Amino acid sequence: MFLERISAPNDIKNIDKKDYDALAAEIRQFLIEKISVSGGHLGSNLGAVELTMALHISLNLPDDKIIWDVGHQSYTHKLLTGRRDGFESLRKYHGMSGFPKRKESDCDAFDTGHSSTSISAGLGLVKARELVGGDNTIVSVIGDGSLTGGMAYEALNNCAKLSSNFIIVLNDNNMSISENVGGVSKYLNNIRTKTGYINLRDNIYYSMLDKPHGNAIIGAVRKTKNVIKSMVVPGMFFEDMGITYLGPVDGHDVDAMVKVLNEAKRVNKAVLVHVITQKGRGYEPAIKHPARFHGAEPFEIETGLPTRKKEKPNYTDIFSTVMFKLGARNEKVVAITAAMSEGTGLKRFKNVYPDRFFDVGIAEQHAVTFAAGLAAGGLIPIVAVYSSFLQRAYDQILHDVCIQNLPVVFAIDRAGLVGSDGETHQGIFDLSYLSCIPGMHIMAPKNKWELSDMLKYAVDSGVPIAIRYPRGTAYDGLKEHRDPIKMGVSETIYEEKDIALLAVGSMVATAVDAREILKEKGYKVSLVNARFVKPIDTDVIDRLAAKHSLIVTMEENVASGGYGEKVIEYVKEKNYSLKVLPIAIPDEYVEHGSVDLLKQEIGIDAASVADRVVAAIKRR
Ligand SMILES: Cc1ncc(C[n+]2csc(CCOP(=O)(O)OP(=O)(O)O)c2C)c(N)n1
Repeated sequence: MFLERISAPNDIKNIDKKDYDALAAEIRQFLIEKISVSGGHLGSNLGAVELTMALHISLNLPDDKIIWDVGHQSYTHKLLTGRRDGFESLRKYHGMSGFPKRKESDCDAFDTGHSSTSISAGLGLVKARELVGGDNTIVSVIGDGSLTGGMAYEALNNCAKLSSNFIIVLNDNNMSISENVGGVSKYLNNIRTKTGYINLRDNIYYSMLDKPHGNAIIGAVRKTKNVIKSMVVPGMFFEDMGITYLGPVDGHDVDAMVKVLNEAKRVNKAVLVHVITQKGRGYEPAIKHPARFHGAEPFEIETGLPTRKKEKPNYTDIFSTVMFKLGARNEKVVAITAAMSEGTGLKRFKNVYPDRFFDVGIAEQHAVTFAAGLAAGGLIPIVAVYSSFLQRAYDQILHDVCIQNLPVVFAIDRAGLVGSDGETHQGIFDLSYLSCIPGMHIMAPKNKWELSDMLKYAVDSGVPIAIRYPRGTAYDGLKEHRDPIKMGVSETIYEEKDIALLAVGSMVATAVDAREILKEKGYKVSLVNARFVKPIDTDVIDRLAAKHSLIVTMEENVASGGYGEKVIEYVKEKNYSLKVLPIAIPDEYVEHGSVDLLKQEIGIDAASVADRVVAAIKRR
């Protein structure tokens, strides 16, 4: 067992070259076994095994730095830096994160989770090295999917003038979560198919790197006509920008990659090493179903089928069905995703209305302004996006959609706690960051039928409007409560007296349970489904103020800037004597763990809410 011989950074250097393949096979076996139990990012990790080995052989960690773009492919890196035991608690509460974390290991150079940041961060580390002093190697590893994100180009643009070494490894598996899209993907595909793997010794161009006048000769080649140059040098796009291109190299040949990386270290500027890998390598189901095994649920190894059977539809399923119907009903409805057609449930819409479906790549900013353009052109765009990724497009929402009052619908999935992906992926800020934008409207459905009603309402609304709904099984309670949606109007579900629970979206189901507990204790409890977070329903607060002494606001969003604050502000403005207890997420980042456990820890599950309400009443 070679893997057992690796318990600390750089231990891999003691493994004999002839045993690299055996080690890679052991790593794959280990990853498949662990992820089949814990769930996690499998395909990307299986594809990056040899690449990670090569980096760890060529570099000296933790002095040298690797920045993993997105960071979902860093499992082998964790294994090779002494964190094998961590896989027992992978993505569990207080356990090992599924992403690089500086606080977890000094070998994790930079925290990631959202895509296309690695070149900027790496360049920052390079500049810091230049200014502070040092001679370590800095490597950013970015996937071809992540290279569709605009930030990557902003960083590449800045790399051009660099006069010290910075290695960018392009891990090209021709896939994002699903097929990669766009012109750059096509360009890389061309290199992949038309160029053989780099052979440093045979290639005239690269062999010049070794020679005393090599750089001058390379410079001369660069000045030649593009036609000739492109015959000698693949990767002209990067070369022309002033970034040395090395590749393509076989991403499953450790030895070849170590050679190229060692060569890349000698270049006194930014150098891009183009590595070709296969997503899911070594595990048939992951090769066949790349999207499913991108972020996999626990699965049976023999068949690749999920071990937990899904019994009820989740909100994404409901969204998917309603989108299909909306597409049939209204030809102006178009759908946009930033590389998440599976995750957001747009696949069906894509298959049925391919001309009205747009996957723009991992480019949330562009997605939103593109939607604004579509709306200005008379269409009704629905941008389906995860809450945490929409953070990327803040100015576009404000500057391009809301100032012009364009009817863009934001279907915000994974709003609230998402669980095992942790801090970077929790969708707990959208109510705050959206509600301070003038002209924005925000809804949250209490159950699956309301998501459907809200989507239909949004499409007809003619204004910028967001619907936020959580990850996981769609609530199917309160079916009989289906009043038509009206702008800024809440829905009263139970009207009693003393205590009023005002809940937003997913928290309505929690409020139903909390109310049961409180009723058992003898309290009288009203329950209102807020429906709108912007504009808030002030009429209902006026009404509740007459008969209640405590309003409890409930939301799966940070307290700051959320629904509760708005209610508190209104109650103050009106000088009502009632007390408001805001139940929300505190001003902290929420780590990974199961959603149920996180809710208990934060105190927003039904039992905790009931306890907090009782405590608030007793304090009065
Ligand atoms: C801003 C942002 N949008 C969307 C995602 C979701 N996401 C995670 S990985 C991924 C695909 C990345 O593709 P690539 O960089 O090629 O890496 P691979 O998984 O193929 O190894 C996407 C879309 C994200 N992490 N960040």
